[in-house]
Amino acid sequence: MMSARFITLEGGEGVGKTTNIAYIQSLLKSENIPLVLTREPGGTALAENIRQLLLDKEQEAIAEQTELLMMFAARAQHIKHVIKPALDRGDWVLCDRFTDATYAYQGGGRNMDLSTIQWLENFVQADLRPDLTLLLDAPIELGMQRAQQRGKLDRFESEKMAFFDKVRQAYLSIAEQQPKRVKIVDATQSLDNVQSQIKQILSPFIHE
Ligand code: T5A
Repeated sequence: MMSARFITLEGGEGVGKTTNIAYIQSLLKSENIPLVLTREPGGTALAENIRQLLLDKEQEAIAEQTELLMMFAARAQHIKHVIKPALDRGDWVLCDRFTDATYAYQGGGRNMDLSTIQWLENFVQADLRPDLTLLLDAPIELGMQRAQQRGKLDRFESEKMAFFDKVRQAYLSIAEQQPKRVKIVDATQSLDNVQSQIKQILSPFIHE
């Protein structure tokens, strides 16, 4: 039996993470790999409540520190009740966003101290890190255009372009620093092409 693996999908707004999850699921299913699909912020009832608060732009302004702590509060709950139990059972876990998003959005976008994020990462996750991360990358204008087509923008999607530029640069710098774990997918391409890039990355990983 293949050992449990933790795969995450990352990228800016509207790059196609949610769209490609079903494709990755079908690839893994065809290899008879038991899979848990989940997302962040969210993944448990409590963490989904935190997600709603984080994305709602109609409430009081959320302080940066509050936002960062809410991300990790949701993550702690998610790891304890979903991710760890799944990996312990031998299931694979596919998660739409994880801690790289915190480095990119709170670290890059909001300029928060990276060593504080790292401290929280160690505190909440101990030694849990993704085995593979697919970073869907596209110019921010394209991602925002796709996100806008879907309708009303949430609290993050309503940020200024400069914010998303910093998010994208932070993601690319993580990929540069950790090339073995983080693989870049060119998300500007057609969906077929994006999926064939994903397959090329996943196939050797599955049979490793
Ligand atoms: N956040 C999250 C933090 O700040 N810190 C953290 O630690 C974490 C975990 C979560 C928000 O929280 C922030 C980041 C986020 O702002 P989210 O819903 O997970 O929100 O993230 P979003 O980026 O908002 O998710 P989206 O659903 O907007 O983007 P996706 O999933 O990347 O895009 P998707 O798949 O919905 O596609 C968008 C549109 O494009 C089309 C799709 O059909 C869809 O209409 N599309 C394509 N069209 C043409 N060609 C392609 N290749 C296409 N791929 C997709």
